[in-house]
Amino acid sequence: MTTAHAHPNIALVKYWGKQEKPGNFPATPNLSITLAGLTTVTRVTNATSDTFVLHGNTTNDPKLVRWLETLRGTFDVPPLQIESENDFPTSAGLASSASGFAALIIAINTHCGLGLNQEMCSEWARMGSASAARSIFGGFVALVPPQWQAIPMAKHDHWPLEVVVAVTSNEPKSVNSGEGMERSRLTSPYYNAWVRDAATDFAAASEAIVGRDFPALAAVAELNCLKMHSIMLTSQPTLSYWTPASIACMDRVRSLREAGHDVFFTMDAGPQIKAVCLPTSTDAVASALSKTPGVLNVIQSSLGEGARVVT
Ligand code: 2P0
Repeated sequence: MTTAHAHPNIALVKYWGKQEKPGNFPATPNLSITLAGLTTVTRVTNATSDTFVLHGNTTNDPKLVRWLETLRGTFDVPPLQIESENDFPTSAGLASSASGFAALIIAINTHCGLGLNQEMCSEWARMGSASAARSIFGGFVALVPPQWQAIPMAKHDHWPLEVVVAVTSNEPKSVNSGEGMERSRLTSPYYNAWVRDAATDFAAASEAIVGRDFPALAAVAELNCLKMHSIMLTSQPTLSYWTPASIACMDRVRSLREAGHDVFFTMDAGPQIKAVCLPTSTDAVASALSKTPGVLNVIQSSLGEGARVVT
């Protein structure tokens, strides 16, 4: 048996849209931070047939089945029992597929002796779920052309940002990300502008991270998030991942910033708000968000390590 741990990551410059070719390549460069406070634990054991057990329940995940088939096209991988648990809501905009595929390839690599280095693990993770490529690494991570293997930009101790996740729903999302981003590519009138501006946002965010310039990172990350949600909202049928509580949390973050706190929000394909802040503002942000109507609970996290085998 081999056990691996991986953490979800939160994109500050988002991936929303794929290239029109096989291999699950993002259409735009994107970058993220890996969160220490949320964890996926995945155990892999030999079995007589493939079985996938999520939170103790046997499930059939077509994406996982296809990915294993592709992996077996290159490597000799025996039938496996894969057991996985997340200590956070699954398929609810908290990047469970990122940590899931990252933990899985890291576990299989060791268990089956595939001999992959981290970059190659990242490439295999990307084929399962593109955001998973980033969770192979800790700290600040970029997923960029031409290889589209994730690249570690800076370790977690380069800039000890903290994240307060305001959980506003534990329900799985109604439209999964892969389907949603394809809908946006095909129907949003603003999709081409989104793709065109991505490299500029990526460069601005990278520069802000290198220079630890919080106001610059806040400006580009918040705007990039709102651009992505504009693409989602203008897809047909619309993709609306916001709830009244998400909007209230965005307003609360803006008020905190006006009051002098170093904080900005970001949101993914789900109603949870992620408030990224400097450690001096974390307690105030967590307290304010936990009192915002509709917030079920808050999770505080520092930046963490990449995916790793633990036994
Ligand atoms: C991101 N998201 O950059 C963006 C922001 C959601 C919103 O990456 O189709 O689950 O499996 O490659 O990786 C979610 O997309 O999609 C995602 P697939 P994935 O974090």
